Amino acid sequence: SKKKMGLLVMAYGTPYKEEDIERYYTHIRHGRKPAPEALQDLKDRYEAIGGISPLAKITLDQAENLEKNLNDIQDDIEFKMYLGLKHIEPFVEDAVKQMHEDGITEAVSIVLAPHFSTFSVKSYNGRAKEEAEKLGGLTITSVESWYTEPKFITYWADRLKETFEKMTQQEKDSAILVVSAHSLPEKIIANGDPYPQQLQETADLIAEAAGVKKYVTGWQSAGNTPEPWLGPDVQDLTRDLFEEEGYRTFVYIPVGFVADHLEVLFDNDYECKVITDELGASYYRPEMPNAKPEFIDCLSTVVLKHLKENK
Ligand code: FEC
Repeated sequence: SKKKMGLLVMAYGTPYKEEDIERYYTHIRHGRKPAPEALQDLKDRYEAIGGISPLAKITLDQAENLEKNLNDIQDDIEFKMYLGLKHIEPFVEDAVKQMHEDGITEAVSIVLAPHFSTFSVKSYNGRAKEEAEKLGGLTITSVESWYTEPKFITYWADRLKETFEKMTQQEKDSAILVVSAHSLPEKIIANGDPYPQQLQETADLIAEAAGVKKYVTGWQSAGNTPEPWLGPDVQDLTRDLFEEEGYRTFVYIPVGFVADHLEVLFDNDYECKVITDELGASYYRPEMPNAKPEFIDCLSTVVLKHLKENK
């Protein structure tokens, strides 16, 4: 008979409705309530992308499709999916508790973000393992990063080829690719975090696979705190590349994310576009992976490879 295994899919989480925004923001800020102006600013940004983020539905679609696909393509293991979110229910700990209650003794975890950082993937997996140890009898093995998975690189390379095909020759000749991820406090570098290196490697692999020669990496969506954050910010970068290097066509791929959500729909599609519009430059932002079959296939491959390598 098939072996039963928990599939812990972890992701950031988003408010389900407007009234959730304050407690969600407070959770992100480690329990500190945001100032009224900061809260209003966040509410306004959600308003600008249609009131609420599409992320909740996309994350669930990704997780459910991953479970289904994994169970369709192999016969040894029966996967049962549990969704665990970082900043709203069902929290990572809720998912682990549920697995334990359901009698699961072995699980594999994956975070819906490709790059490893102490601030992101490490904290998701740490929370899951801590809860599992508290409960006892449940072992979780974790995918730590998956940005080098060839199917991930191919996903973005294919989107880039389609994007460049849509351009006029003049646009192609003046185009620059901006490969980005969420900024993090600069202090992570001093602590030896591999995050910046992993973004660079992702950019190199995608550009090579797509045959794109002109590309840069950048950071986006930095937090509003006095400490320094990883730069350059994609908005500043856009202006500099236009003014100092003469680029007139900007192609943004926010590869640190896997879904349409605030950080892409607002920070790229509104904030970066305000700048390209002001400069009279062209703006392209190829589609996010969301629950597209080729991306679900990519995630399945990552999970199965991980299990094979960690037998
Ligand atoms: O609701 C949505 O559609 C957007 C959800 C969302 C995603 C996301 C991804 C990442 N974040 C990461 C790190 C930080 C750090 C801070 C921070 C702040 C926010 C705020 C909102 C927010 N993040 Fe987020 N992030 C999303 C949403 N994030 C809202 C608070 C308001 C603001 O600053 O805009 C700063 C915390 C602090 O103040 O101390 C750090 C990282 C990722 C990508 C990896 C992952 O998905 O886990 C890293 C999606």
